[in-house]
Amino acid sequence: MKRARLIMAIAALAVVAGGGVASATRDVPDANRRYVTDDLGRALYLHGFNTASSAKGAPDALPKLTEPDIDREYRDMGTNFVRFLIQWRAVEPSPGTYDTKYLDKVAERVRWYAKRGYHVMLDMHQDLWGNGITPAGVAGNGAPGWATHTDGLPVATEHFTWEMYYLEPGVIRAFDHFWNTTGEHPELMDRYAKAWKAVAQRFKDDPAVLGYDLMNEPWGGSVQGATFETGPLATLYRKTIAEIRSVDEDNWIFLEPQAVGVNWGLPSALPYFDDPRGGPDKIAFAPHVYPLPLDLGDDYTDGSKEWTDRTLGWWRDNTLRTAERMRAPILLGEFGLDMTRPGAADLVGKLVDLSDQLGMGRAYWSRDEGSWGPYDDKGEPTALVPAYTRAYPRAVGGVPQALKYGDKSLTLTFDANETGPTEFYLPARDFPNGGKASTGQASWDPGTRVLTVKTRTYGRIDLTITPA
Ligand code: 9MR
Repeated sequence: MKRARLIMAIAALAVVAGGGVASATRDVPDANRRYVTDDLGRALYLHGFNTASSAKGAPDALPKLTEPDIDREYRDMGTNFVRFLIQWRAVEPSPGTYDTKYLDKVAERVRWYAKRGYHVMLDMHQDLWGNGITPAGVAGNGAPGWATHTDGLPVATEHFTWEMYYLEPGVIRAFDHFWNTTGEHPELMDRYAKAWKAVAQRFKDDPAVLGYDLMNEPWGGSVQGATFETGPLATLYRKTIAEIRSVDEDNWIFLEPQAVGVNWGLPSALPYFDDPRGGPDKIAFAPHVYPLPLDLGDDYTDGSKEWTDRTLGWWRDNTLRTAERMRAPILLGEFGLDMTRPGAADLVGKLVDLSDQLGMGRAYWSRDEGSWGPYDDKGEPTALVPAYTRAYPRAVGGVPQALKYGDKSLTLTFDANETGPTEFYLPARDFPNGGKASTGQASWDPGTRVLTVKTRTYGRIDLTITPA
């Protein structure tokens, strides 16, 4: 039964993907050579976590997180990136009033990451609009109560999966008011854009903050698909980009597509967004991936592995197409699954490989305790820790062209520019005594397990790192 349902769903997906299957490879760029860059201009390989779902329902909107937690994460997996969840309800508790104490607490956490060499992306998270969608606040997070208008339409509180709340009339109405599809609340999008301006004002000079993810998993309410992405969503993005750029010309802006469908592999219609900053655009495309067979309850094994790989192929092609249209680097803002399920570690490996191939950063969902995360309810490491630990170039003094892994070695091919040295994180498991570089001048820091390599500053370089 489950299998039949899966095959039907995949067939439907293929049909909706529209001609996409037959013409799948024709207009797909073979790679994306645009990268999110650091303050020096080096290309970044971002490797980290969403931190954390626990922030959603917390009264202070802060994740359950301590400095030792970050130390442990670094020691175990050598991460350099966090998609840090923030909430509109906490930024702007009443219209036009911004909570500086909340932003201070966020800034304190950013400093914890900064001390350890991390890049931070602030993610204005929402699921199901906000917890005002039901009187008892049993579901939803993100938007403040004052921006939640359900017009008394029903929102049932029993669901098979949390995503099904998105179909409830009251939730759809709350989104329709936000996007001003109803014509009754033209002020809400402006408020949202101005809330982002307040955040950018606070973090524009913070060296650890890499950028801003404008909205988690946008949902169009009664306007869906391309009409939504090129209509109200693009309007919101343009307004917000303008507000952010009025105070912050430097940080990156990350744009997500509609989540439903695109998370499975359907194409996004997001257009190119002009970046009004002086200098090259700093706008990235930040989709999520949650393969449909897994959403439907299958594991990454046998037949469903094949189907999952197929959907990942479509996801890859469509992601490359969208990034090309947007002229943007890619960041995989979320992927994740229950690590106790058969094949889970293989899927993590597969997605990390894909992110390496596409030169896209990655943030695993999520850094919460439990079976999805790196540590379970008792604090013991899950299968995610070994699966998510690998040697990688953290920052590259040039434009990466390829990254290949051999048995205990890796080779980075890049077109060097004058931005700065190239850094590799090398885990103890594969590089117990550190690493050596095939070319350039290398220095090893055993404390951070980072190998810094200075190479010539222009031309194509093949740089192979092997155990010392
Ligand atoms: O894993 C999260 C789950 O515990 C929550 O009930 C749910 C609703 O807030 O959100 C889940 O996290 C989702 C994230 O917010 C958005 N992308 C998909 C994540 C996994 O479903």
